[in-house]
Amino acid sequence: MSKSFERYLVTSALPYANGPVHIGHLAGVYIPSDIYVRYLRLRGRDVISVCGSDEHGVPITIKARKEGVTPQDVVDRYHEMIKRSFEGLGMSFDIYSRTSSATHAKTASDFFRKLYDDGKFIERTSEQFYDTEAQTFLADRYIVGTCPRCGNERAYGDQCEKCGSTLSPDELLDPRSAVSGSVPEKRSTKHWYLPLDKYEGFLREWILDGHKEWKSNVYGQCKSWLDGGLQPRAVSRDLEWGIPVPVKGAEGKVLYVWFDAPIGYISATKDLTPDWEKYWKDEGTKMVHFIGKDNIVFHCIVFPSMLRAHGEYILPENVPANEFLNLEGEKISTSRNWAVWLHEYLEDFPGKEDVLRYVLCANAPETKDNDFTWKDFQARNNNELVAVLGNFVNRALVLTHKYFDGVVPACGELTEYDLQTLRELAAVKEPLENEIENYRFREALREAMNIARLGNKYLADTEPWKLIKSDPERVKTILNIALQITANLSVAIEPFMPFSARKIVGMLQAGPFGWERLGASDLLAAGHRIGEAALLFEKIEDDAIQRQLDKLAAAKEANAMNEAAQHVAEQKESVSFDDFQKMDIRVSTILAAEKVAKTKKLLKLTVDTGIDKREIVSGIAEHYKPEELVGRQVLVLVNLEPRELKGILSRGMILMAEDVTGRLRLLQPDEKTVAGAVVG
Ligand code: B3M
Ligand code: ZN
Repeated sequence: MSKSFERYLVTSALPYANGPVHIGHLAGVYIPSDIYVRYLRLRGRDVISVCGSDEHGVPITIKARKEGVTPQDVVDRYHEMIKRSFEGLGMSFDIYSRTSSATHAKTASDFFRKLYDDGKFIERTSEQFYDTEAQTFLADRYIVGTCPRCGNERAYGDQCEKCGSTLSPDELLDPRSAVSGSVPEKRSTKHWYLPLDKYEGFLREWILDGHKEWKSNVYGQCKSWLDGGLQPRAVSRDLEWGIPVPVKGAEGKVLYVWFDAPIGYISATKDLTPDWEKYWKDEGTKMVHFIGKDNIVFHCIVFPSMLRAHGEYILPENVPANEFLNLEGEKISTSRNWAVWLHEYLEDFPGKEDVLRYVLCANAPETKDNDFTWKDFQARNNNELVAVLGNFVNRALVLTHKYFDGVVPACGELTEYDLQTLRELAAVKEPLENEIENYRFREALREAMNIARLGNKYLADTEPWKLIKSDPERVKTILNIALQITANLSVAIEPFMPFSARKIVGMLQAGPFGWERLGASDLLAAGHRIGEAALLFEKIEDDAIQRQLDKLAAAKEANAMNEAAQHVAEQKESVSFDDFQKMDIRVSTILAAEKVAKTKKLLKLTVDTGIDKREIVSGIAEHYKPEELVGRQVLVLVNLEPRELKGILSRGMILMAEDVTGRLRLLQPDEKTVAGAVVG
């Protein structure tokens, strides 16, 4: 028997304000959260939804240093951008706050101080890397050196991005400060630790015994953390940017970002309502945290231990974390610009906010990582939203205008098929509610869309367009039912596609109808005049998708160039001018090109060197198509000793530039040049 609650407190992970938000954030956290909150509001529940920007942490200071601005400049820019993006996509938080706010500074500081005064922390002095030039302790991310596992010379103190190893600064070879470049020295420094090991018993009982209903990916991760044994966790850092540790003698130390950020939910609630304590301290509140899987430990282990240590707060009832969304088969990455940014989506697809909400819900990584492709986005829009939902609503309204001048016709005698259809309509509410209450939003969306499928089938089976001449009374009943189904859709899709729900209400000139009426067959009274019909969705054409794919290709190209620029080949040993003079390099023109049979890399080129026409075998088949080479001018080393390759006598070498990623680029004169011109 599930516990009943008087109110709901829904939190959504606070996005770092060091970059824009992307579709992975939406799919993982914010669309599930918004569906859940909109549904609770529709059911008349007392619910508040809090979110805001997470504005502390090392990545923000790194970005600020890179751009030569202050961390506040960085968070101001991205806080606004993120807030606008969320608003644009219909995220209906009751407050979107920020952790650089004064309320948060006080709330987090007081929270720390209470645990400190109650003796809940342990103090430890440890050896940390200190940059004597910049006169600052170095967070792990600020230490660079050679990865002990793969030799990458640009590994960070906490992670090697090349081989993915998690590192500690002490493991780095030749550690250097990323701030000044100097070799850091070790200095002792004191920090405060939350002894998580002391909360293992409480966490085991609260989660493993008390919340077996949590999603398996969440429950499983909590169990493995607990089975692995919890260690004391530092809750302060030697940094300038953050909330100062409110203890004498703690100058230059701030709260660890993962200590302060979850308290951001509390401070946001304080800024939202004077009744904040009712939501945070009364057992009648159901608190639900919406997060991505990388935040499970902080929301299920660390923050609950903090709340437990504090003693005045309730604990979350559920933490329905989603897995990750990938993009075109690759991990979404802010630093590699491999993402679909919300602010760019809103510019590129104006009026299609619900399309993205729909696709990211239908494809949500609820139990395993999932992949977003632009082709799937186009297909779901064209084959589901346009062809099913949009098509049904449009037919119901257009036919009502066509046959009955836009007035809802009276419902006559019902056939068994009509009754069956109305029974199916009435049967949607319960499973839809059950799926949403259990955070299965993909399934819930399918239930809501079944109403449109039901409507389409009903019209296809009754074919009112064939009866209008012979039996107009029958057509009145059919269209009355079709309009009732349309009105029900405006209720059922609201949590998922609020923009479209509003459009349907506008076209019906009636509603909103209220969740409790979902499934009713009398939402629209006979004689009611509906408004103009307009298309809810438009087909998305290939060229719009191609533009997005081109954008990703450009990002991939930029990444490859960036990667190549990081690792330039060492210079070879010196040669004499005489040695160089021995090489005879000529401008030449490619006359023909073809693949060498049974090889992946080789092309046979027929080349006019100005001296003669000759064949040269070149390993560029994976970089150039034969047809794109004919007519191009290239540089050829003509006096290279001939070699037989795959039965072809290759006389010379085409000069190419190869970067560390293995990309090859042909070299050519910047203007048309006579074949045979000597390169010197
Ligand atoms: N700022 C977001 C992340 O890890 C992190 C969430 C904080 S929620 C209190 O992507
Ligand atoms: Zn490595």
